[in-house]
Amino acid sequence: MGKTLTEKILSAHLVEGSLKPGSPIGIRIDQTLTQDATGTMAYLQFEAMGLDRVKNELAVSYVDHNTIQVGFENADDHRYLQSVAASKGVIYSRPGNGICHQVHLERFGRPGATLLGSDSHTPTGGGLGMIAIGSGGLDVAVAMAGRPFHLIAPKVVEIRLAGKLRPWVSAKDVILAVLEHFTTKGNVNCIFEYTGEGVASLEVPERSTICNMGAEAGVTTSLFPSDENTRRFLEGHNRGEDYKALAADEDAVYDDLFEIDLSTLEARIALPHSPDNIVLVKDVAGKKVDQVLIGSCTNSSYVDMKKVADLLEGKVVHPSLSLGVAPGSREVFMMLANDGSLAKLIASGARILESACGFCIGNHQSPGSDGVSLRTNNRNFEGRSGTKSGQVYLVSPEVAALGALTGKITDPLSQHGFAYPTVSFPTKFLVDDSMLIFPPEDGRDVKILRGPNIGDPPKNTPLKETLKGLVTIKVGDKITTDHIMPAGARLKYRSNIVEYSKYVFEPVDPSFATRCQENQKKGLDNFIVAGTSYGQGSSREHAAICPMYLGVQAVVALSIERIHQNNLCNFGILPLTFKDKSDYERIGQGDELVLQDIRTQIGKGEVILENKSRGISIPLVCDITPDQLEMLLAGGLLNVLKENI
Ligand code: MIC
Ligand code: SF4
Repeated sequence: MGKTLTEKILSAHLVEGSLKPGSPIGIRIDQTLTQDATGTMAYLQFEAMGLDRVKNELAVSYVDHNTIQVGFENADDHRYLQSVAASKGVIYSRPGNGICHQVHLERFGRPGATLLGSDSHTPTGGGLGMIAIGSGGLDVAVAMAGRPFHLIAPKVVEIRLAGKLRPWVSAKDVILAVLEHFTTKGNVNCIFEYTGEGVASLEVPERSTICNMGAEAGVTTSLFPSDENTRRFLEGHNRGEDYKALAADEDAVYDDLFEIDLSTLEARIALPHSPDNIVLVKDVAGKKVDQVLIGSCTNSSYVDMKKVADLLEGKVVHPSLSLGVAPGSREVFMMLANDGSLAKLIASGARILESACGFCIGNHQSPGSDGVSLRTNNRNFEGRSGTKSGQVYLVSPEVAALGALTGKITDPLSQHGFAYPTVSFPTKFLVDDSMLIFPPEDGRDVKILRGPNIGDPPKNTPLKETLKGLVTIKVGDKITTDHIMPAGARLKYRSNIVEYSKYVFEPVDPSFATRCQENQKKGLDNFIVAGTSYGQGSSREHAAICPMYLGVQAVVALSIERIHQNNLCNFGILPLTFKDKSDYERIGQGDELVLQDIRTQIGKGEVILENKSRGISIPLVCDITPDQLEMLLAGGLLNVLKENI
């Protein structure tokens, strides 16, 4: 029986377990990446492990998320990251060099390799035919220590592409069609593998756009074969030696199949407030737009940006709105500057933004009250833009640029009077590594610089025999990590858990942290009760560390997303799910809960929860791997590692 590409790469990296979907495995990680917002904690944890040097093949630390620098905190973080990188043998990508996923694609990703990144959009690397997975910072720290990454052997879903995209329809529409079909729920422990003759019509950055937003479906990762287009992309970046042809066998067997005919695909749009809330652009055409933002790790390649510049050439953005453009990397920025595109953008009135995450993480460019914001990024969760009433719509760069000109959502396939900007794919890119700082051979003498906002990672204690406390919050479905641990204005506290913890659940219930602390004082444990897909979205482990710091011992949910479940276990919080879905209704905020003899119960996979307030018992499932059991008993992964390193 033939093999999928996923099986080929995973089996070449398998160090523990067998590749049977659903069973726990450990894989060797070749490359790691961190970004500043998750990176400080990852390196603090790496330091806590007591190792002098990273042990994996390549480790890169990017500064791209928090570059706003209001106050001293961000700059201190950058200084810490630069010094710890030099000390531990990590390449440092300076602020200004670009968004981690775009830069990693240009400079380091390679077909057939494994990459673990402390950012949920690490799967962007799948566009190069590699297995690139997002995780919490602690998992990345462990991979940098040369240890395997543990995951559940995934089911492999074939997404077969036929035909070729028409002008005005682009890679973003492909992934929006995938999200429309698969939604953001129920795809945990799957990999999307793209096949079919349509693949050859997509260049590496287009493939990466598609892999990038697989993260929104909650899959472990997505990947494309490595072919002549991959060779061209790598050779164009002076990295021809990294090329290797890779594809699934002809007779590979997949767990599921979804087919897309690229040639008939129509332009799509994700409506507020979820990336799977998808309709055709023509269905909402005419809606007035207040803001357009083009960039982010999803759509900020040279071709994306040049198309926008060409479309705007000689025109001025509509007076009713503001247009911001953020090229994904310094390479893209310089190419746009050199070929005159930047001048076209400036002349059109576009506001040229830094090559960083910026607006995508709500760091700036928040829309006005009830403002309609048309964006090319990947997430439109409520409030993520920094404006709770903001209405964020996700589209392709083509649709965004048309909106910037017309002042309203415009179907690119309708008669709008603008000529399609055909841009040919470059054979040579402007390669310049001067914003990368390579570490010295021996970093022992490098002084690690820590500002006053940088605290030690908090410690946890082993799991108690009995957990007894209150439902401190009960939330509904699709609670994202942006709800649990807001970014934007609060991002500067990423290295300061004591301060950041004050904002847990701020967008949902700002008094949550205070209630937790009151319960802690009374010796009561805190419980979170949630609906489906709890913890979807980002990889930020702060959504587990800060609740841990506030004495949260367990999350009881209808379902929990993969990265968040790992993060909960890494920090000793029990991830429990309802055996019978209707029991979600039999538990309310403020109810008193008890988990007796929990150390023994979790090992059995099923747990009985006593709801004392209602005098009932509720069966829960504790679906964890043997490694996760060990972590939960020890009070988190750091405690396990301390015993073993
Ligand atoms: C995001 O897109 O939500 C982020 C910000 O990139 C996060 C990482 C973080 O919270 O620092 C992610 O996707 O993992
Ligand atoms: Fe940055 Fe946005 Fe991409 Fe996250 S999704 S890595 S915030 S650009």
